[in-house]
Parts: sequence; C-alpha cells; structure tokens
Amino acid sequence: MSTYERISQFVVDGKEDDVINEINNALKAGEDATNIINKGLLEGMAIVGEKFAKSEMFVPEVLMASRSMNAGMDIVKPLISDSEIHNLGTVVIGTVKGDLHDIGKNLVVMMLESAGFKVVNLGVDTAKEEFVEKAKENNADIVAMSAMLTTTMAHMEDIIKACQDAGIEAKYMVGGAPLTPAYAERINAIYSADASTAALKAKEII
Ligand code: B12
Repeated sequence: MSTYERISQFVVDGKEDDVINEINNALKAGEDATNIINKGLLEGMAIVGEKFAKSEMFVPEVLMASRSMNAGMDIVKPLISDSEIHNLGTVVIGTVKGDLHDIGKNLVVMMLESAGFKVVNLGVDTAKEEFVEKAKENNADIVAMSAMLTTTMAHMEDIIKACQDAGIEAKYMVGGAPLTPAYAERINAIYSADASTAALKAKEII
C-alpha cells in the first residue's frame, strides 16, 4: 500500500490520529501536499461517498470520515496556499437558510480551493441578506449555494434575485441532493452533481 492509499483508507475508517501521523510522515518523506490531498484525502472521501450511496456506510461513519479528512486538510492546506495556489476568482458559498447539511458543501469548498479559487465559506443556515452582504464585500465572481432539503432548496431562487436586485454581477452555482439540472436552469444557475465537477465548471465560467 502506498502512503496515499493508507491516508485514503484511514479517512474511510475515520481514524483521525492515523490520518495525521501518516500525513506528517509523508511530508517528512518529501511527498507533495497536492498529491496528499487529491490521491489521499479526497480519494478517501470519494470512496466514502460511494459506500454511503450503497448503504455500506451510515451517517456517524460519514461524519467521522469527514472529521478525519478535515484534520488532514488542516495540515496540508497551508502548504498549498503558500506555494502553488493562484487566485482564479472569488467564490462566496453557503448552505441556505433552514438547512444544516454541510458535508457536501465543504467538499465543494475544498475542491474549489485546491483548483485555485479564493473561497468565502458562510457556513450553514445562511440567510439571503448574508449572501448579498458577503458577495458585495468580497466582490464575488461566483455565488454558490447548497441545499439538501426539498423544503430549503426554494431559497436559492430568492437568494439569486436578492443578489441581482443588489446589483451584484456574479455567476450562480447550485448543488445538493434534491436538485436537478432542470431546476437549476429554471432559476438561471449552473448545476453540478459533485464537488469535482463543481470545480471544473467554476473554472469554465470564470
Ligand atoms: C448527513 C445527513 C444529515 C446530517 C448532516 C450533518 C452535516 N454536518 O452535514 C444531520 C444528521 C445533521 C441531518 C439532519 C437532517 N436531515 Co439529513 N441527511 C444526511 C444524509 C444522510 C447525507 C448527506 C451527506 O452529507 N451526503 C454526502 C455528501 C458528500 O453528499 P452531498 O451532500 O449530496 O454533496 C455532494 C453533491 O450534492 C454536491 N453538492 C452539495 N452542495 C453543493 C453546492 C454546490 C454549489 C455544488 C455545485 C455542488 C454541491 O457536491 C457534493 C460532493 O460531491 C442525507 C441522505 C442523502 N442521501 O443525501 C440526509 C438527508 C439529506 N437528510 C434529510 C432530512 C429529512 C434531514 C432532517 C430534516 C432529519 C430530521 N427529521 O431531523 C434534518 C434536517 C436538519 C436541517 N435543518 O438541515 C433528507 C432530505 C429529504 C428531502 N429531500 O428533503 C435526506 C435526503 C435523508 C432522507 N432520505 O430522508 N442530515
């Protein structure tokens, strides 16, 4: 097993301390931080996503895996932003009001950051006024919204309208399990089904 495979497996198993140790050893051995993220941490979370979809993993395990991934990210992220990240543009992102799901959104944040975007993460349960304020303050190129509940996804349309009314010239991206490409098209937003595609599309529209 390579060091990347071990990191990935420790993420899947939710072994935070092992993730941290393995990454520290890998860095000492001269491994590249970007590879640690892509081939180790994100690969692990991709496996978690597949297992979750097949009901081979459940919420508590997904949460432990994502905590382990975040612990690993905390070590390697500063190494990347210092060296090879160039700013492609600014994305303001949040989970919409009434919605507390953030595992998927945080993956999108990570993929956008590793693709070279500056990301302003508004967290969960974010009111439209906050989207407007932060998009203005940060001169956002993209405003991105996540919703995981059919009851909260309707806020996306209001947020886009509020931003447009405030004169914000940005592109809008949406995602989350209940969304469809047709819904996104109707509210004039760009849809991505997963975090990797989100980063690719963000690059395309910039
Ligand atoms: C984990 C989870 C929770 C956790 C959330 C923890 C957290 N910190 O996020 C907890 C336990 C808190 C929770 C609570 C609830 N949940 Co919940 N939850 C889930 C679950 C099991 C997994 C979601 C997840 O993290 N998936 C893994 C990630 C990686 O995938 P993802 O979120 O889809 O994200 C990917 C894409 O969607 C996309 N994406 C996501 N966001 C964005 C944004 C942009 C801009 C882009 C481009 C792409 C993108 O990229 C991501 C990565 O590839 C889902 C089931 C499911 N099948 O989705 C239910 C689910 C979403 N929950 C559901 C419900 C009903 C609830 C509760 C109401 C339950 C209750 N009765 O209390 C509460 C609501 C709380 C609230 N107000 O938000 C329902 C929603 C039904 C619906 N259609 O409305 C689901 C579908 C379960 C079900 N089958 O009933 N939940």
